[in-house]
Amino acid sequence: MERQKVWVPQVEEGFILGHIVDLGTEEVTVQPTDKRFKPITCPFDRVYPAEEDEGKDVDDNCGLMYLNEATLLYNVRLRYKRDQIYTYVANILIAVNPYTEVKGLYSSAAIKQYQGKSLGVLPPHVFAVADKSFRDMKVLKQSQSIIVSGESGAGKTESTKYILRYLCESWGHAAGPIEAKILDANPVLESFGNAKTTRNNNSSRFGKFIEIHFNQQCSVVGGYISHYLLEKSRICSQSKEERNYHIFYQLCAGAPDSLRQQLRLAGPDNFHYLKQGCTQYFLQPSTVRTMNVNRISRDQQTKGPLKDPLLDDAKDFIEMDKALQTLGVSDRERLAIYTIVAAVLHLGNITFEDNPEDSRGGGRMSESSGASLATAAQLMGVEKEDLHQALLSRVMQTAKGGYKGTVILVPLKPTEAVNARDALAKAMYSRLFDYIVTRINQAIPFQSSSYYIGVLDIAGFEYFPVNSFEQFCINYCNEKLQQFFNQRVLRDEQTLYQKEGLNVPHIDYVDNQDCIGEHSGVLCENLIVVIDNLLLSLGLILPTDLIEAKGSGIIDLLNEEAKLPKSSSAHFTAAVHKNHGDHFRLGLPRRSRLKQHRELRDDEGFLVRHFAGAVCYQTALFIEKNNDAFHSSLEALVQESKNPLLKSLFASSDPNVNKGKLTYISVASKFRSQLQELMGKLESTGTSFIRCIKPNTKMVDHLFDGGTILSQLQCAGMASVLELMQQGFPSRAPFHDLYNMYRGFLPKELARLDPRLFCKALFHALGLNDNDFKFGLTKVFFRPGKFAEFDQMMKSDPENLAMLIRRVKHWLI
Ligand code: AOV
Ligand code: MG
Repeated sequence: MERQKVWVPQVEEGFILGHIVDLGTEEVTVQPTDKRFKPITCPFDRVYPAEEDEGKDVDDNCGLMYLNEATLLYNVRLRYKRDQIYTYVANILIAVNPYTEVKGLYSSAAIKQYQGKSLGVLPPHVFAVADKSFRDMKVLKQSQSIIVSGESGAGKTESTKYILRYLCESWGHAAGPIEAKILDANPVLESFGNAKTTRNNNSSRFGKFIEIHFNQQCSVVGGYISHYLLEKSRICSQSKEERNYHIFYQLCAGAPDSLRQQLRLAGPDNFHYLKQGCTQYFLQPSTVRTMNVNRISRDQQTKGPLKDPLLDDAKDFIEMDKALQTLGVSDRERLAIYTIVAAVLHLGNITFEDNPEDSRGGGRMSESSGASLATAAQLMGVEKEDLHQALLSRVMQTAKGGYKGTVILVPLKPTEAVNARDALAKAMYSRLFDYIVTRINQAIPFQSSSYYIGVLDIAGFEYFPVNSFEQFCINYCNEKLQQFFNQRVLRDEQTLYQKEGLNVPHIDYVDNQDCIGEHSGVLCENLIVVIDNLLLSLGLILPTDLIEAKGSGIIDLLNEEAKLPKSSSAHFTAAVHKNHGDHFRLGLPRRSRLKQHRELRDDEGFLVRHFAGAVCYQTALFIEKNNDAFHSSLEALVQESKNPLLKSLFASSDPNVNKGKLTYISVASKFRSQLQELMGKLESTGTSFIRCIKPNTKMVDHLFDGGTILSQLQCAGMASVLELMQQGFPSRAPFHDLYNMYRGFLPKELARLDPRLFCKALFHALGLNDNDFKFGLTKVFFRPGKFAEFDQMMKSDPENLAMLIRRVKHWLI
């Protein structure tokens, strides 16, 4: 007999095929089939049985005999090679970014094809998931959400766009005005909120939840966009090879001459805020060629090709500007928006230097900055002297015996003035972004909806050599989503078993307490073990508690620290360790397995053991980054602006802000409550999950980097899902579908059978083993791999089928 083939872990490939040559007490040695590899020894539980047929891939991984991360990885690999980028694991869709156009995949014909088809009838597709959500909404009369996750560049935003297009094009009144507005929101959001990074040329630097609203008849009647955490640091500085937000470059490249003159625009390399990531900013020759409408001045043309040939800023500007028009944003409003974008650029060109004449160490503006100051002030609608003063000094009130004393101006050092300038630029741009989203929402109707389908596109779990506040927030969010995912997958699986009357007792998982009651039956016990493991892997106390708990959670400790007269990151870090030193999820920074540039001291950071791995956070800038307020002289300056849009961006409903009292607005607190609201929405809807996978870091097509893909599948929690499925009945087929599949072959007297009865007869005739399947009310459930066997039998030659039908007839009559 041939030896059982197994999958054994290998760093680059993820898993490689081999057979066991030695069994130890805890370890096993495997000889890889590919002789280039030496024998590999690893723990027992890391070796998985392989499927018999090496060339076979399946649409739904649950159709395999062995459900584990190795067979999943291999199935996904086989399919990717065959340009099948989508795979199901039950209802979860795995989408591998092809980094190239897969012919016909998203054509209008494809959209039509998927309409009204149950999941699994056609090959896996985002359209199928979109359609399922739509049908579920219609049938269950319940709003739905689709959670798209994955790391940077995995294809979340593209998938989201396809889903929106599917829902707007196929089910609304074709290309109706509301649908057009929902679709047009995208180019605008991408111009203002996306940027080129080293991981993705069009990276979304904010999260979004887009709701498409439907009426009782399930026609599109409106939409609503919520956004989360725009990355602010990018506005003033970018890492090597990265860019600022697209809009800046688009405006420089695509603005018509008159606008260019009015806003004093020039090539991007004339602006400090645009060229931090590149030594030189280049314009693409094709951009220059296509710009006969918007001629660009000589200094913009000189710099040769833009490094990224995928971006055509001039064309994108025109597209974005058109989209704003479709959204009903008037010429005047658009000018106001572009004016603020340009003001940020000019502001960034103001530089400071030491002032030898100031005995208090204050700085002064560099002489060369006069023109930038004048332009920035003019565009901002403020006096240039006022802007000058607000950037170089801070207003303070002296306290006298408990009373407020005289107001004095404290000069700022050059570095402090730079900070003030950057804070102003960040506040202006991020509030402009908020305004744009609000403006889009105003343009799309929202009232009178009955249900909605929401699509969540938010950055996945991330870690870098150095991780700061931004990673902390995004990983916190992913932790919550993962918790939700686990609960949903478990809950949905159980609800289905219950609804179908499979006689599997309910398993409680609320609060992850040891609350699993007494159950019997093999399936059930297995399920309990798996769920137990799942909960254990989540930790009995969830990491989200560590982060968000009122009072002692990391967020509240951070907020408290900021209120102290002498707050410091070291004191904050110490408080985190003091409060949670014994928490299983928290560790000292040096325990990090990730190589830091420099090992952090205990008071410089902390480590959180997330579901997807341990991440070490450097706390140095946590307090500043968490603060959304900026110093009161700047606040006062913009509030007095004659530029109506700028003034409105800073008009605050909080009276404390106007009085200059509030010096701390916590970003993390705001995010925490936004997330709570989002989770509330997700809880109340039916959910589908799409896990996007980035196949390689080179961003090229047809390159499957097994090792990194495996770790993404693990981060997406797929291993646990497969384990759960392996113990249950992962493949299911509605009686109706089975009946319809074979109906054509049936003689007349059998053609009007009750589908369930027909299936019973069929299974009996096939002589299937009772342990391999279970009959529910509407579906038959199969043990792993058993559906494939069944399918094989059914698809065998017509003679067999005829014999089978004779047997069915015999059994029935
Ligand atoms: P992301 O949203 O997941 O990253 P994107 O959706 O922006 O990633 O995808 C990155 C790039 O991959 C796109 O610009 C396309 O070039 C390509 N791509 C993605 N999906 C497809 C597809 N289905 N077909 C063809 N090309 C595709 V981030 O926002 O950075 O987390 O922050
Ligand atoms: Mg994106």
